Amino acid sequence: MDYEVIIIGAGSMGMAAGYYLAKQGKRVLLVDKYSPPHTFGSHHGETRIIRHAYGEGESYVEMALRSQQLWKELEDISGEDIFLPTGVINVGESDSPFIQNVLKSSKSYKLNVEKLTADEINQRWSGFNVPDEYIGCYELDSGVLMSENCIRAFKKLALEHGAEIVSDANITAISIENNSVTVKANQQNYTAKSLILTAGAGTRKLLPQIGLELPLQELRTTFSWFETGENLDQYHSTNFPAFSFLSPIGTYYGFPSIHGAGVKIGRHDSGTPRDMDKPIDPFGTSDADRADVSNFAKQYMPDLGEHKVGKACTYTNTPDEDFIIDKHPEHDHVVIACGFSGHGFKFSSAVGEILSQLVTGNRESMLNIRQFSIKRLKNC
Ligand code: PYC
Repeated sequence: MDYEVIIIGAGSMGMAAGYYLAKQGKRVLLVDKYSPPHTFGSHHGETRIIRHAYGEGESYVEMALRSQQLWKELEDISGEDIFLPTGVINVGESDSPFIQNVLKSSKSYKLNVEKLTADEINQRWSGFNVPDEYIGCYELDSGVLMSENCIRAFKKLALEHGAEIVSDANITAISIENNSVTVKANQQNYTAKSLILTAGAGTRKLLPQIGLELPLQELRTTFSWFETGENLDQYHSTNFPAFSFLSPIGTYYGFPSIHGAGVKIGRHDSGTPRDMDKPIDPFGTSDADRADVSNFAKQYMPDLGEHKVGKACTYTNTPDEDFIIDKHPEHDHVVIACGFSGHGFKFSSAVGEILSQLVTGNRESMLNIRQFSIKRLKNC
């Protein structure tokens, strides 16, 4: 046997799993279509938000808190800039399920969250223009992850611990035998005792090779940066929080200006189906790419300057937008992690740890992942 574990997909989840396994002395091979960090998947654009009081459901909080601990550990070990403590404000109508979940999470887990009226938000951060009927839940201990640095750090450490990576890999076959797996990439066969399949938006197309079909949908989404002009202080990362903002024109998320980049804003609740066999349509292919986010900025952050630049990226959604992290229903030595539905990056450290625990069988301290089972999707 060449390896103990082969990981298909060396992006956010896969690279983290590679590190946690290699650190335990496991012989690991990561195989990726590209050479992460790169701009073809779902981790580019420099930043991602980490929130703890979780609008998508209280059941995510433990994983968010564990992820935060692991990000701190990664920062200490690697010396890379990983986490920026900007705080995160969740804005929306107080009776929306998202805001209710944030409030419930913060109460159950005694999180450091301030509940603010619209007026208090606008006074504290004059860069917002929040309508009267909204409230904000400001999480003081959350903030921004430097997503590309995270992957770079996991990669460097995984390699130092002996992990191997095949980049630019064309995977032409995956076969699962009773106690082993074989992956054919770039004309070469690699064998291992276990397999982790976590190839982001590339996962659905690989699933038939392991005898599975899952209801995943790849969506093209976009995000943009806006000039701050003479209002830089107002929007600077030392003064302005990251945010999620539920408005009647859509759900948006955003970041303060970091290293002078401008304010980054993206739309979370829309996207167009994309064909993974073709390159993604670049930002600006549709006029709506710019118009939609500019409309949000004009209404809710009117002190922002011009739209500066935008990028396209891919979400891989499940029908309920909860993740899939589970063993293969018929093969105990095959683990699948996918369908992160545009809100997974923040968890990738903890997901990497969970994947390492699933393949090694060392599940004593593993977080509960029942909610992410494949079985739940049977009727979707
Ligand atoms: O989950 O906070 C989030 C997020 C940010 C960008 C997309 N999703």
